[in-house]
Amino acid sequence: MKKYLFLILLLLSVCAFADDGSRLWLKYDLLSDAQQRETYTKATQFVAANSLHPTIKVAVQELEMGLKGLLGKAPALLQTATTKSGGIILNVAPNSPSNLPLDGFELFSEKGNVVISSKSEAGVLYGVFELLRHLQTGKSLTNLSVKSSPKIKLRMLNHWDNANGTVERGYAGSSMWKWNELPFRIDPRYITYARANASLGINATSINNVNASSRFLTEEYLEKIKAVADVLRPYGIKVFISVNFRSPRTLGGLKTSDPLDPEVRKWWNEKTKDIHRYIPDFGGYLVKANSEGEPGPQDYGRTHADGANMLAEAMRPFSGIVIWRAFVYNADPKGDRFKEGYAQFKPLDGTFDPKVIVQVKNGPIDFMPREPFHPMFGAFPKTTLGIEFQITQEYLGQSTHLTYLAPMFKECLDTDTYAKGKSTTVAKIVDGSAENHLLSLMAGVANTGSDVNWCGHPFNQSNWYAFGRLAWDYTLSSEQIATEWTRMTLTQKPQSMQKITDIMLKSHPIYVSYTYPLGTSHMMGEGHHYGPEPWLTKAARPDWTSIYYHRADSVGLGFDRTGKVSNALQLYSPEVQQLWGNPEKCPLDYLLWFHHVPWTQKLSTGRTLWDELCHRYYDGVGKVVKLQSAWESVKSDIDKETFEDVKGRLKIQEKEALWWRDACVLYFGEFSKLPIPKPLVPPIRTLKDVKKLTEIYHLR
Ligand code: GCW
Repeated sequence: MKKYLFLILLLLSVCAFADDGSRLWLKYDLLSDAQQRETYTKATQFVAANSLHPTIKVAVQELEMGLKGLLGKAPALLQTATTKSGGIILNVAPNSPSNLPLDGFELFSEKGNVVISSKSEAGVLYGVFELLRHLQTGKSLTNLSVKSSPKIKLRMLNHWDNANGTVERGYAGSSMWKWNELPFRIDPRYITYARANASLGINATSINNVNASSRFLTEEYLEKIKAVADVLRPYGIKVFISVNFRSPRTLGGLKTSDPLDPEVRKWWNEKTKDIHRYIPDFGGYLVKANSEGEPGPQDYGRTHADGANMLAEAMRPFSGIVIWRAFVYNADPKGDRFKEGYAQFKPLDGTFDPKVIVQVKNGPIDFMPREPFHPMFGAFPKTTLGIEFQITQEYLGQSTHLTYLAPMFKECLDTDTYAKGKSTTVAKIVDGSAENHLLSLMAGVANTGSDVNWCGHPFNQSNWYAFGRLAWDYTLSSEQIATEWTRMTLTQKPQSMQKITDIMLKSHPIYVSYTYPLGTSHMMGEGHHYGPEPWLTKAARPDWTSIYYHRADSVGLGFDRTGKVSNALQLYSPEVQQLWGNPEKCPLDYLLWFHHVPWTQKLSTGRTLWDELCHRYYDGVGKVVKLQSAWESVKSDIDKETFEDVKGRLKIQEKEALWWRDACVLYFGEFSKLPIPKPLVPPIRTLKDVKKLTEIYHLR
């Protein structure tokens, strides 16, 4: 009997430690270093706050939960200011002379206490999470002196979640919003979601797909959205709704949705008032219009500005804003999709209402694994441009490839547009500083879903984390963010932390190497966007094929955008044109974005284009194998469930990297007519074999 009891106890303890990922980076597990715990405990014996605001209440709750978990001892809660020392003081100081903006906070040591001070309640909450992060990552609390404020005002997630519970481009189960249960049942996960966002400083969320259903504007749904907004409000998060431009017709029974029609304007004014009856601090509208079949002002011969300004007018009595997407392109087989957003919006620069932000994807095509920055950045001085990244990995391995995206986000943000001379980086356009805009926005298409661990691949959580951290402060390094996340999420063991950070930092270049090396793009499987399909010749639109982008022929590979076929390069400032315009000097990572390079052309590596292409594909696969052994080496320091989960996904990644490699080298080999260079070993399967792998997806 005793023997069994022991076994049961052992089993229980194993279960207690099994980590399903549901707590994200807010695990608050007991810190392993007893001495450190003792030091921290001495400094955090109580929490005293000068406010009973709901945001301060959740801040105190968070501290209670966090300290109890990390240190094994909850702090005493004091209602008012105190003369004691050895605790945490939360100080909301709206009239403080400090020059910190509203959301900023200070964290400092004073009279033996840790003080968290901000002009706003949300700022104090952000400071609380900073303090907890200090503890989670083992930083000292002595002589604290942190001043932090967000570089971007609106730090936002865009959910592409539908009313029927599906998620467009979601790879972590179904929608996290349970529309059928709302407003009556509040899923506790909404609170975890709010905490996770607040821990990063994310302060806005648009809850539904930009391919929007009008249903979200019905009274039935407004009641549901109100329930969500009520949960998120204490965490400083404002709710936005993606709207369908045709709503005045579908919901209002009007004959038109023409933005210049007085009845239509009245309808939006009334609807906007209505929304505010449910959600008084409503964030505003997000609109995808005249893009990929969505309705918009152009249906009535009007411009994007006409549409956006109409909604801005409806929003005028309120604090909310209008976010209008610039992701537009017409199906012109002879044109270049690269130039479309720029061309349609350029004449409108200076005509948008001050309440409008134009949201531009990071690159001109569509969230490709590596894209040059969108040429609109730096070319629209009179328009507030927000940036949109895709956190969900539609083109970046979905839920089976380990791909840490901070380096990719940063690569874009750090690129110089030269719009106002040297160092006018994309980040400086986006934060409003280059052109003195008051509003600023960084949006990320969310990767959350109903999966227990929220994001599918355990490492995909790090991309939500990294997005939020960079939206707050884009100067943080990818390495710092990776290390923080790893320590809070996976392990506190220094050696393993180091190895995992290394895996993460290498992962994006590896992914690019076996999918889209040398600046190739858009060669994925049709529709589902999974796996390779470089041979895709026919689709519903010419610019949804692969051949439109890679332009492979007997001469070479790549899209000439230097003026002979498309003059897209001219949309950039002269310095950028110089950087990318000369095929001899263009960085190889961007080469085929701008040049059609002969197969036999020698590159700066000393190899010909064909040889380099093959080497990169093979190298990528080889490095995935190395990722697996690196992961194996941290096994003893990682929760078993998480370890096995990642291990399994890395095996899939290897299989699929090979799939990409074989598909691309075999397919392009038909054009180059050159053999796989030695010592690389040619694929054992044929192009026909690989094509079959994709055809299966199209079988009915
Ligand atoms: O990348 C493409 C996606 C679409 C998406 C669109 C967009 C929401 O394939 O699924 O639609 O971008 O950003 O609007």
